[in-house]
Amino acid sequence: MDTKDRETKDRHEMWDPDVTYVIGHQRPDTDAIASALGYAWFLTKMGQERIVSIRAGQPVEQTTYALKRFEQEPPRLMTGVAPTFGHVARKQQTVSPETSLSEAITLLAAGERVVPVVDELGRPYGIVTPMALARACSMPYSGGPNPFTQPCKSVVEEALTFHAQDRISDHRASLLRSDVDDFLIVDAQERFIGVATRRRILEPPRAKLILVDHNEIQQAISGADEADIVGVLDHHRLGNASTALPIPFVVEPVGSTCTLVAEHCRLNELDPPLGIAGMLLSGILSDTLVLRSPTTTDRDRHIARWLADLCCVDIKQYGDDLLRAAPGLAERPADEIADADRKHYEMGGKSVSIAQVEITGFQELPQRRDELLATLTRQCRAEGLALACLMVTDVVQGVSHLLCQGDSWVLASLPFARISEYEFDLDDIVSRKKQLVPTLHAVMEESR
Ligand SMILES: [Mn+2]
Repeated sequence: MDTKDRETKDRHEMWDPDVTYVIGHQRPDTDAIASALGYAWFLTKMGQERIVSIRAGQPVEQTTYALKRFEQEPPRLMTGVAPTFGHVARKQQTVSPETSLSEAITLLAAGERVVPVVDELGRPYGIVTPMALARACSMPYSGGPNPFTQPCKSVVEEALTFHAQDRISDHRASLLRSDVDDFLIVDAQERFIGVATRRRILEPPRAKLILVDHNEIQQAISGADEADIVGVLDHHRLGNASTALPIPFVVEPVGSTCTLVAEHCRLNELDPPLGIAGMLLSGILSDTLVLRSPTTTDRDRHIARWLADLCCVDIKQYGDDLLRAAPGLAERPADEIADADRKHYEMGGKSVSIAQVEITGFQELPQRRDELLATLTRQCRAEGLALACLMVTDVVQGVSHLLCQGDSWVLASLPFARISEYEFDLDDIVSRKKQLVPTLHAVMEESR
């Protein structure tokens, strides 16, 4: 990668304090990506400025299928939203080590706190401070050169530098202890970018986020705890996000976040264009398994019909194509399958993790079963879980199997039809949130 590429990449990855970002959860599913795209479109249409949709991870195959089908670009990837030193760097005129002190004095007289001295490669050499200048000028004049014609390098002082891409919070403790007030910020190639004062570093700008399809900080993009959450649109249970100020916070028990976005559009008499309508429909059909999951509400059905008309597709046919776009069990490593969509819970004082994978037929499960169980055992050991399970859901038939490892008393008390020692038939249970979690909760609480 040449320098130019890296610069472009750096710029792409740095969030902009003037923008409000609409973003779904980490490990985004189709609903997370589509609701971010759709809500950003809606808010922009409603007159809000500088709204940009982003994503916290790679789109899965199913989402990619929908994006291609409706000719949409995915939201831009953002790896983190914590304030970095790049966010507090202020551009400032520099001098070279050979520049005369009189030039540095001019810059200080114009109000700069310090003057950065930078070599011919753009790398920091140090800073000229008013104190160092005062000292140089107060030396008794002994017929030598006029102090103002000396080069800056004669009075330069070493300055602390930070990398633009580094998180400020990682250096906060040492900054609080240090008594230095002015710092230099450099890029990945150690070239000078700007100056930053201690005060500015300790009070950096914060990213503005609107969370869609999640409301818990633990599921949000890295650094969200150092951002301002300015809105939430979601359909999951309440987590523990708290904000300094009141914000628009919408969490409703519908089948998908895209349902809420589409309802906002309809309420405001805004017909989304074909591409946005198609993505919103994809989010609904993905989360509700083509309106078959018990999480589906009449609101989901109504708005899905409206969207299907706008984007001219047949719900059943497109929905099944969409579900079938997910990769099977055969093509993926076991630990990826068992980790891709995994959630952690506290139940009856014990730790439980439940992963879910969607498939279109159980034919590949037998040859992967042992590997998947071994992965669950590793999860239990590594994380001290009482139960680690993987819900394997056939989204076409609308049925699931459950693979489990964990404490033997837990496995013995599971109220499901046993297929083998570590595999259960969940029959028509397809919703982790609405069906499996409450059942497991009851089991764990009872045997507390
Ligand atoms: Mn969702």
